[in-house]
Amino acid sequence: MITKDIIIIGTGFAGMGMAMKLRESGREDFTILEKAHDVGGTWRDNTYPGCECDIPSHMYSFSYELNTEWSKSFSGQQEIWAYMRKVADDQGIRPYIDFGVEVTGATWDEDRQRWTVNTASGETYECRVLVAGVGGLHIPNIPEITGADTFAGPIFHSARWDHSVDLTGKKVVVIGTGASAIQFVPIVAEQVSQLTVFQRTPPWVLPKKDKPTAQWRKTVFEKVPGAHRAYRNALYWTLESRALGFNGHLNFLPIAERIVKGHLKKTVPDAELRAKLTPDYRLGCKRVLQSNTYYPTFLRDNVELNTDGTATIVSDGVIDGHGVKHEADVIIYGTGFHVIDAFDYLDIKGRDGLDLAAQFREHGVETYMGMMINGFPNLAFMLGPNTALGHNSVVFMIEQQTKFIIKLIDEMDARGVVAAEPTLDAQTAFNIEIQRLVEKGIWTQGGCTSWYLDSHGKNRTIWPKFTFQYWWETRKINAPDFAWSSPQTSGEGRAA
Ligand code: NA7
Repeated sequence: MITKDIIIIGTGFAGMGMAMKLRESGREDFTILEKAHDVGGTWRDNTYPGCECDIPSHMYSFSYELNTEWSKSFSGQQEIWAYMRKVADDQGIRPYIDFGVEVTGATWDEDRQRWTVNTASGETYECRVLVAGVGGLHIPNIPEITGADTFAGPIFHSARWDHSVDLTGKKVVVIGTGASAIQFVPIVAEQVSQLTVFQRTPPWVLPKKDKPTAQWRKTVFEKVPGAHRAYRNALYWTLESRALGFNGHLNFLPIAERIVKGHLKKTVPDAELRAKLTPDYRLGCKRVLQSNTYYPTFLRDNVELNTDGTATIVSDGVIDGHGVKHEADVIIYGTGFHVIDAFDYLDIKGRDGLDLAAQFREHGVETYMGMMINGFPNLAFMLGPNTALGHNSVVFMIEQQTKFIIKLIDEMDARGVVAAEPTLDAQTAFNIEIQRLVEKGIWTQGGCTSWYLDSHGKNRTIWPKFTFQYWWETRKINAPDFAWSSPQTSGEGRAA
């Protein structure tokens, strides 16, 4: 058993941000457990061709580790991953990471008021505070299609891209048309002899205003005091304004919808094809995508868009819903991730043996500030439920969460308590407000289903307000929202 004061799970932006701020606050007794052999989280794992961010890099980065050198507005996976590795080195956090350690679950010991963290290798860790920076988009969603096990060729998911497979001249089937697929489909189309894209629901795809960063701009960022920060601030407010369209002010949306329809009309003259690519739900209901190359890909002679569904996979192809066979040497799933049910993959037991996944399944995913859960003391999720964004950088949310968690630990120390958990009342009040807002937002009103919604149609993913409101709400610890346990107390002895 390895004992630490604080354990962080994951080395994506969340885990790394947490580690950096812990060090800055003078806390050194922590370890980060990382299942892979390098830092980077989603930016390490998603290596599919064309993978890049859809939030501008000058905003999608740590505010305290600005990078004047981003090569273009929306950087690619390699550049973002290199940035993260450099930050890990510069900030000296690698010595705190146990690589190759996959966390399988954690159990709260009420008597000792500590977490026991279990790992795949059987090694256990023990800590006072557990911070889960596991992210919401890391467990590939593999569709259950009859016959998939009979397919003779390679078959893989976009987040586990098999780079040993040479696609040149092959017949390829892609299933899914989400954020990942629209990035790799245009590149795959150029390599293969035939590409069939199975679309279940057409996405809204805005033109992407991407351009290389001019050298003069990098020089200004470098040399003119405050210029880079001012640019980032301008970006923040520009992105923030997009929340207006999604969170209830739906009359802003037709402007963006007209832009997409104009983009489609300009690039896809064929009315029948255009109709297939046109969404029948409101923009913003699912994540809004951006690409200049996705729609034109369907004009290529070697590319077919299929909207008849995937009925069966056979050894050499996919049979669609109309019984037509589409030959394939390779099948690629661009089918997204387990998001709402991601908790099913971590076995977390709280006070009195409470099972986190079961609790979320039975009562819905409810947390306090998207981070903490009644019944699960000293446990904080980063980018947890209802703190993901469709309109701005999640790194901003992560930074607010790191500050909040450190303030909570400081408060525990100041009070001389060993454990803190949100009260059920505070948690319920937070969720009532969130659900009131998401219900009038585009995610619920927009006429679609998406990975934002749980099985009851409730949005348990997106933060439905401006991000500066999250900063405001998490800027200090509201002591009455917590039950604080002193070393002697346990169970019913907690003080509110
Ligand atoms: P997404 O955006 O969740 O897209 C998944 C796509 O796969 C989407 O088009 C789905 O159609 C489709 N899908 C999912 N399951 C199936 C089955 N069973 N059959 C056919 N099609 C299916 O995932 P991405 O990886 O592209 O992006 C995830 C996020 O990563 C993204 O938003 C960014 O934040 C980064 P549907 O729309 O559900 O009908």
